[in-house]
Amino acid sequence: MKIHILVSASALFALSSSFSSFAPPPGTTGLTIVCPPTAKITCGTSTDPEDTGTPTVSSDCPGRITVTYVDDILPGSDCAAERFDSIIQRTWTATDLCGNSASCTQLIDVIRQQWSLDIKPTSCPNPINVNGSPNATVTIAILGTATQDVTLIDPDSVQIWREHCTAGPVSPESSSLQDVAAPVVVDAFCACGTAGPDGITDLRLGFNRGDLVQGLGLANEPYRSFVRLVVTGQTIDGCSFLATDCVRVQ
Ligand SMILES: [Ca+2]
Repeated sequence: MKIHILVSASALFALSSSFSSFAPPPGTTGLTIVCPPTAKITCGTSTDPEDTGTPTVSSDCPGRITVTYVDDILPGSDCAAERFDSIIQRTWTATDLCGNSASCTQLIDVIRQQWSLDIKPTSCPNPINVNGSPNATVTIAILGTATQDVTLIDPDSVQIWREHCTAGPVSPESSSLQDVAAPVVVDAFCACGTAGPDGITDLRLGFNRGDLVQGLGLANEPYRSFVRLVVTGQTIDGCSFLATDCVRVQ
């Protein structure tokens, strides 16, 4: 927990005292503070009040109002495969020169980073043979982009789940940095592509097919049905992320 001292605002004594000719002497009616609305940010982006909002304060006490805030981090979803990561509970406190103090609480929802995933790079529609040799390797790549550098991912943190954590996790057996594919830009359900290397390094992960089929319950799915999978992990600067793509069970 850290206390931040943010702003000093001048109290609008002249304005508040003009409301009524029977206004009490300055400094006796207290101080008001109205918090900014709930903000929503992606992990790793600015939590600065300039970006997430500042409270509105007023007092009938002349002089400066000091505004500070304290952050508490509350957990979000227990499931790593959900986007909801955590909540910053920001308690704002205003204090005027007459000794009045007032507080309010703002919430800042933090969502996990979204990265690009390609199950079976250059293959489409990502078939998984649930009756094949369990010792085959299924390649799954987290794709780098102009703004997302896969060397910032901690490879040991990477796992794969069914959506909403209904099955999994399964961990990869290997990982390496290699340019294997380009992200698919189409934003449709289970969209996939066959585009190869694009000059941007990817994180290539090798999963044991038997582990995937058993650990994610894929053999229970209808023949040729599509199942969306979610890869989760941590960046080296402490943010969690997720990335999704689909397999076709056959
Ligand atoms: Ca690439």
